[in-house]
Amino acid sequence: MTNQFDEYVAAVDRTLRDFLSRPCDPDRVQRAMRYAAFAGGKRVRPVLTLEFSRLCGGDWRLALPFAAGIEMVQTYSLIHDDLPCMDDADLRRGKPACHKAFDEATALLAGDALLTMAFEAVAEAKLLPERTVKAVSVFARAIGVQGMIGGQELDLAHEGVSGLPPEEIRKTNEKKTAALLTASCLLGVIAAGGSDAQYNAARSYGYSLGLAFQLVDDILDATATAEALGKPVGSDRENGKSTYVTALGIEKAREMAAHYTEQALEALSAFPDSGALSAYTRSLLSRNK
Ligand code: GRG
Repeated sequence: MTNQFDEYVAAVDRTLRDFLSRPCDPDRVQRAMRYAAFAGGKRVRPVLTLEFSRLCGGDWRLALPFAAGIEMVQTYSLIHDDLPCMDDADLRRGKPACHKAFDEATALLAGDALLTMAFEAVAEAKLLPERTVKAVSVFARAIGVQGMIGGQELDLAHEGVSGLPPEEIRKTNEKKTAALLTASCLLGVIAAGGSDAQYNAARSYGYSLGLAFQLVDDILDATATAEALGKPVGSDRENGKSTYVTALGIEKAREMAAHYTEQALEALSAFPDSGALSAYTRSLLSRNK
C-alpha cells in the first residue's frame, strides 16, 4: 500500500474512534461496536471512498464521514453474518466473533447501532447538502433489499440447493458484495462533486471489483487456512453454499477473478491519476485474507 493509502486508513480509524467513543451510558453495546470495528478489518471500502474523492478533485478529508459510515455498515454486516441464525461463525478477523466476545443480543444490537450510526456519520459531513442527500440515497439503496440485504436473502435461499446456474450466483454476488463496494466508490465521487462520466466509471469499477472480490473471498474460503484468514474456512461447502468455486471449481474461479479485475482496471482509465488505485486493485486479487 502507498503512504497515501496508509494515511487514509489512519484517518478512517480516527474518525471511527471519534464516533464510537461518544459518551454513552450504558456502554456495553458501544463496546461491542468498538470491538468489531477495531478487530482488524482491511478498510478496503472506506479507502475506495477517499481515493475516488481525491481522483475527482475533492479534499478527501471532507469525505471521511462518508468513509466511516461505509465501514460501519461493513462491520455491521459481518457481525450479523456471523450470528447463529446466519453463518454461525465463531471467528472473525482472527478474533472471537462479536456474539462470542459479548453475547448474541448485544451483537445484534451492536450491528443495528452501527447501521444507524452510519447515517448519523454521513449526515454530519461538511459538504453541500445536495451531495449529502444524494449520498444517503445511494448508500441506503445499496445496502437494503435491492442490494446487500437482498444478496444475503438470496444466499440463504440458495443454501443446500445444488446445480445453481452461474447466472444466479452472479446475481447474488452483485447484491451481496458488489453493491456496497460500488456505493463506497460512488460516495467518494459524490463527496467531490464528480462529473457524470466519473460517476459512471466509478460504478463500473465498483461492480467489477465487487465480483472479483467475492470470487477471491470464495477461493480463500476453499484454499486458505483458518489461521491465515482469521475466520473459519470451508464454511461454504459445509453450509451448502453455492459459489463459483463450488459450482465451477477453483481454476475457473481464479480465471474469472482475474477477468473482473482487468475490467475494473479498464474502468480506471477514466481517471488519469489512478496508478496507485490500479496497484491496490491488483493487490486485492492476490490477497491472502
Ligand atoms: C445484514 C445479516 C446481514 C448480512 C449482510 C454482505 C452480508 C450480508 C454479509 C457479509 C458476509 C459476506 C461474506 C459478505 C460478502 C462480502 C465480503 C467478501 C465481506 C468480507 O469483506 P472484507 O474481506 O472483510 O473486506 P474485512 O474484515 O477486511 O472488512
